[in-house]
Amino acid sequence: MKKKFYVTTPIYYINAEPHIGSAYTTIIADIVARYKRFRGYDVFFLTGTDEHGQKILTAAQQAGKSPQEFCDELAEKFKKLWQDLEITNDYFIRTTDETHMKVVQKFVKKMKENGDVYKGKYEGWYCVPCESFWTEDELGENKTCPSCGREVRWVSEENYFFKLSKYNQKLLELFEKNSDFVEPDFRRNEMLRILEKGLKDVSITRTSFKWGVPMPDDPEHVIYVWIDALINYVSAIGYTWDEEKFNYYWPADLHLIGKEINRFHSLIWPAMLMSVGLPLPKKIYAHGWLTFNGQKISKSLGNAIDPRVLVEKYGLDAIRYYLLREINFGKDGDFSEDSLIGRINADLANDLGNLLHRTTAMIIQNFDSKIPKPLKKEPVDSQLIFGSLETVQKFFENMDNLKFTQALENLWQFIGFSNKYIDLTEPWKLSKNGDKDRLATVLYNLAEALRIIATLLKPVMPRTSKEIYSRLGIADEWDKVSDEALKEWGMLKSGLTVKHGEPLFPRIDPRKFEKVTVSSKKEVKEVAEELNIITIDDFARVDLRIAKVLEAEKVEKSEKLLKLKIDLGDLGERQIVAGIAKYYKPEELIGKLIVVVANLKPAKLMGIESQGMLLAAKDGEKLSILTIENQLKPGAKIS
Ligand code: ME8
Repeated sequence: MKKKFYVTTPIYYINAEPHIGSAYTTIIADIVARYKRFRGYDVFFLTGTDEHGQKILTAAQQAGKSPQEFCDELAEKFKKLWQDLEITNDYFIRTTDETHMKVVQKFVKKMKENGDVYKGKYEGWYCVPCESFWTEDELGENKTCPSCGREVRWVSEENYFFKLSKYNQKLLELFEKNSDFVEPDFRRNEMLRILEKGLKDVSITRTSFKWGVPMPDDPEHVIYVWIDALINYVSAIGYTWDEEKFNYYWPADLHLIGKEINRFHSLIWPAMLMSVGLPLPKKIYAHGWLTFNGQKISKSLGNAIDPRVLVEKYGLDAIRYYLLREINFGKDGDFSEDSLIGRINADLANDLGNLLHRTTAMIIQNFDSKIPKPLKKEPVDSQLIFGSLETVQKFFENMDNLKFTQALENLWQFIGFSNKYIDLTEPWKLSKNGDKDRLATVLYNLAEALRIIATLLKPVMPRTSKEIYSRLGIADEWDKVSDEALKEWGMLKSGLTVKHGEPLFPRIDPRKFEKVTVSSKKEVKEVAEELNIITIDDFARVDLRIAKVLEAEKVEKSEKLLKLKIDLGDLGERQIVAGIAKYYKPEELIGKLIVVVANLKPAKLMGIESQGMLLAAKDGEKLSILTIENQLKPGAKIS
């Protein structure tokens, strides 16, 4: 009987399009899913979208769309992206799916029937971007959200509450008994500290808007978006609607998440499951956060790049390899194009690409393209053979423990040794001296090493793995190949015809290569100084947008500055500070459609953050801000 493996990603908010940060978790989950399938598991890999709540509602309103229409469009974009990235999810759940919404109601009803839900008054702080409640003492400096640093708002509502505090002790026991329930261990320890301080009950409904799942028997309330979202993990696999499927796949083997949503998954979710009497997931892994070229990934900084742009530039497998190899899984890391180029040149073009190229070229040259029979062994061969077996074992062990970086290090050590084996055996000399039997053995061994390497790469770099199979003349085995193909050395058949082809990974010359982003200020300056002209692409980097002024006020103790709150449509609301107080009264500006640079790095003026810049023209003492004649929608792009 096959063993099952159920792996999930967070379901993503669809207020904005995904970027390399959100693609990160999905790519990791895809690698885990492909790896487990390869190891013979019956895998269910789930991803999807989180579509209810205030944040999505506001985004829909700003886009001038109904929330459902807005979600339908965005959900398609997510699905399409995962298709383009060749993600092998088995299902895509949307929280607006009717089946899911019914399950949410049944789940919450059950929590209520079990005495864990009561009505009370909620008063406290709420962060809309994080959809999180915070108590006064949890807030950051200047009353900001401790998770994202943004402004929080005061909420005072009659809500239903979940008796989370009741599960405090049980959760403590769970954490003590299962030391690997939450990983990495420093994330587990953070959760333990919260448990030791004591959990408070949590509000699980809202009444100030309607975009959510109605509370059973009290539809004035909608269920809090996080409760709705967490239930996706059971609703997607049949909870209450396909018991057989549900009992087969549940509990989840692995919930992959980012560190900022650990508390929801490691504390609230297990308590909810305890409340309804369901088994708990086996593992929650809260990984770190990616920055992009050293900066936080955010729409307002303009670096929330569509992952497809990176894939088109560098190739899907290079991106998958890089994310696993360079970002030590679990820790925060930087996605830097410079180090990506470095990895492509060194690890992929040099180490792997050359090994393949040299091996196939020598077989083509010396054996009429046919993989020869190994006829004359020497002691050095056993180093290669032993190395391959050891690599397989270490690679599996590290992959099983989600130590991707280390697994790839093991594999590249073996690739390194295979290249060294060429230097040690000097096949060109064997060819010159006519030692055909020894040459045949060396080349067979290299081809077999490549088969093993390509097989291990199947879950991580599927395209490359398939291409190497094809070059070795075994393309038709690839789809079905599993870990059975790694049982022993020597499974590659002699006599197969190898193929020559383009380099697997062409080298990138960083001096001539145009990156997706210019990574440092110095480079921008250098380019500008050297050329003093800009290209259309340079111009396109400035994101000019129409914005509507919502509020305007003078900045205290400043004669020059006005603080404006502006609506940027899809990009949300922002605050900007402009030196126009001498020329405009605040009230004259309200309702005006102005032009702003939307991707300017935020700066502080008189201690106030300005998240963009408005455009104005100056002529001596006169100043005029740029406005728009026709009523265009806020957020419209100027090009
Ligand atoms: O939190 N680096 O959705 P979300 C690494 N809907 N991972 C990143 C990242 C970055 N810079 N940016 C995003 C939600 N992620 C809820 C989840 S689940 C029941 C509900 C990844 O759209 C990471 O996995 O804000 C993070 O946890 C997730 O996207 C947040 O996605």
